[in-house]
Amino acid sequence: MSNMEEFLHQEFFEWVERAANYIRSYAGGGVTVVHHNDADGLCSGALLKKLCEYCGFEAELICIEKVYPAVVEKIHSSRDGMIIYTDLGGLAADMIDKINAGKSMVLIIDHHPAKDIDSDYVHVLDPELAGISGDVFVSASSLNYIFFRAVAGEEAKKYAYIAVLGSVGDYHDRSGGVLGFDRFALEEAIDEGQVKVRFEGAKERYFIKQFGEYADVIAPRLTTLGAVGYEERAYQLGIRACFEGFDEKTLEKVEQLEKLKKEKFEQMMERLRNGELKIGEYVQWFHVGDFFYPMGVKMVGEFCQLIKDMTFLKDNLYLIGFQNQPKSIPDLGEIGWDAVKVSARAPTPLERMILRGKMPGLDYLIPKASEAVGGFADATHRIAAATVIDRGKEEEFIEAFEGLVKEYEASRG
Ligand SMILES: [Mn+2]
Repeated sequence: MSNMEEFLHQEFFEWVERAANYIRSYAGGGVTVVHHNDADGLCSGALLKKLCEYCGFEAELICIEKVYPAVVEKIHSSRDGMIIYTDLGGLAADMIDKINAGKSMVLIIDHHPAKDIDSDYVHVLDPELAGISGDVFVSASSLNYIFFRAVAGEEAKKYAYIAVLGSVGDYHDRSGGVLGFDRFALEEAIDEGQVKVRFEGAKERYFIKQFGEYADVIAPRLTTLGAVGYEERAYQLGIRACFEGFDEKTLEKVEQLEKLKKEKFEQMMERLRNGELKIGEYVQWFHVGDFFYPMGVKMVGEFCQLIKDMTFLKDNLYLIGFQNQPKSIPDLGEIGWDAVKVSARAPTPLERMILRGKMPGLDYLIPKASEAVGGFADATHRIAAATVIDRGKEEEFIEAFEGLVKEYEASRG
């Protein structure tokens, strides 16, 4: 290990220790754990639930799809005690701190890019802040596991396999096996006799003994329960499965949700082929309205990804999909908003132009177009992005988007 790496690791562990101290010195009472709804988020929720039990704190789990200000307001106005955000929130620390306004002690345990803040109440634990890639070396589950280990010592080892499930859920095994801190959790799970590594060609697979199945079979089920079954709170079954395995009822639910998704997606494709796809100068777009309900709003992104290279689409136009944001959050009830989720992708030929800098990236277009209609852009990458805008502003958003592309082209002559 180089000195630099050692330095970064040391800094990271100091942060873990500091976060552990916050929870150790918490006088007790309730802890609200706000977690993401994919496999890594569910595993993170499961680990923190156990950690709270270990500390003797009552834990309430709240599963959310994204950290929107309206959602944070609802949580902080209706819950007392410590609040932990996990597998999300890294970039929202400032917003959370403002809304929290010194009311609760808040921990953000995330592995996505983050912004650190100077606050007495909101503390961010994120490897990205110590220069360690959370996309490659640490899933949120592994991070929570390390946190759990720092607080509870050996006791936490019982749950090491849950960190492995979360890492695989976020595809951290994509280079052939998990790395870095994910590997630390894996090795502990192996030492504890929970996981067996099997090789298939150059790829490792992690056999979870307790379930008699591989992590890469279990993790997608968790994501289905959390994302497809979001509105019916199927993530609760997923979190239970992390401890008890998959009973018949849970497996049936997974299957039913997969079927629902397939049917909804096929019907929506049919509708687009039959004229519902709108074509502009630079953008092609559609609105699923409430049609994907009870599936979560992550689905419009998944749908865009699935269809973006299909022949009924124009391969030189950006693709944008809208999905109505339900007015309530399952674990929180009514939210005072009237919002639409926006997902954007690019067909492969356009994607190549973006990556070569010949066309503007979605990481520029989506935040700019959102701003133009007063929206809140969150996850944006060059070739995939998402945002939330007010309902009724869809056309205006498309116009702003078209205008931005036109402007870009003009500026390039
Ligand atoms: Mn994650």
